[in-house]
Amino acid sequence: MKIERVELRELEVDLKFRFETSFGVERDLRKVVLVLHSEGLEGYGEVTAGTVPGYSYETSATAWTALSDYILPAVVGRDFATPTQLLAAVARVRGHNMAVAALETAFWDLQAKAAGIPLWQLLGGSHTEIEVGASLGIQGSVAETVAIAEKHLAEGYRRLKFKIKPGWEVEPLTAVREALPDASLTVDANSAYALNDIAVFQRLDELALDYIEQPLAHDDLVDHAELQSQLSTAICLDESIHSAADARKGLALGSGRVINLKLGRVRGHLESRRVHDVAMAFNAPVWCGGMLELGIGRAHNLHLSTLENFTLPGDTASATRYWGDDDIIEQRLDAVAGLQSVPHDGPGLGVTLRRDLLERLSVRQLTI
Ligand code: OSB
Ligand code: MG
Repeated sequence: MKIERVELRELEVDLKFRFETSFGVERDLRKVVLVLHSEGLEGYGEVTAGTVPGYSYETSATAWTALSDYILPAVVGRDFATPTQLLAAVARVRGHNMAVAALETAFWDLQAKAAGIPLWQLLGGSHTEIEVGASLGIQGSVAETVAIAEKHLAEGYRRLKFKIKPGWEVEPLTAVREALPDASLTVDANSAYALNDIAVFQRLDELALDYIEQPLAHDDLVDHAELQSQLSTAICLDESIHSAADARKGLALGSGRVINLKLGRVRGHLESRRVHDVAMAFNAPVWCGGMLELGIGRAHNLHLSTLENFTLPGDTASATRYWGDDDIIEQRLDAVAGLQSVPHDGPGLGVTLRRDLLERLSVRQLTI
């Protein structure tokens, strides 16, 4: 398909809640979305980068520059038969996976629309309903942590994940476990600890957590392997996995036993499929991570989550948890009793853009 034109927009949106993690607080967000035009069809992609470089070096601003200066000029006006060909055209862009993924995922949407089939089918998925959990930011007190946990469990979320940071983990999680003895609970450190914090993880190891997400440095598979060897709770890798090669190294070393798969972090659907397959070969389950996405990104996540080795609840919670009137699609992607259905209003991504809202939220706009 020939990419005739690309529309790039940066949007200003307000998260409904203050989201605190070990790397900072997020609330007023910048989001970059793009629309590919080809043969009368539109393909939608969303940059999942944060507004600040806390989780990753990429931000909405770096993605804007990477897309407008390097990535889009390499593909506009050219014809691509497959995502592999498209990725080859931008192979010289090292890193900037979240920027590339916005393009790559939009191209998959285009191809599914051209074929007249839903995206999940083109991706080779099989699940029809997606189990979801909720990722809960650091709260002001232990009592508030227990209260927000109970609220989300009552809403039907199948797994609760708590953000932790040094000094904020054993006490709140012990209290939540006491209040909710049978709930599926996890923690996410976003790389805030080092191997000499082992005592903290030994305490968490007694709380029957499903897994401990990215406890150590974003680029340290060796220390994760050492920590994993000393814990019975599984480690789940997030920040450390940028490719199927990383997944192979991490699983072969025993750095973790579960992978949080994020489209943006690994460059799109094609590499996600490869990470998924590598994990399956190691008998390691994957689940779909979240990056506080708007409707385009959430829809891509749900289609991805239909692949067979997505066997743990994802972070693709209800859109209504995050957004008031700021979501940019017509469909409300909300879970019912902890289950999301896969968007299906038409072929491809199965969602429609709220063009008027897009116009109102745009702070930058470019057509190439
Ligand atoms: O580490 O999984 C993470 C949000 C932004 C950056 C990193 C992470 C997260 C979340 C929230 O945990 C997931 C979501 O609810 O979208
Ligand atoms: Mg994480």
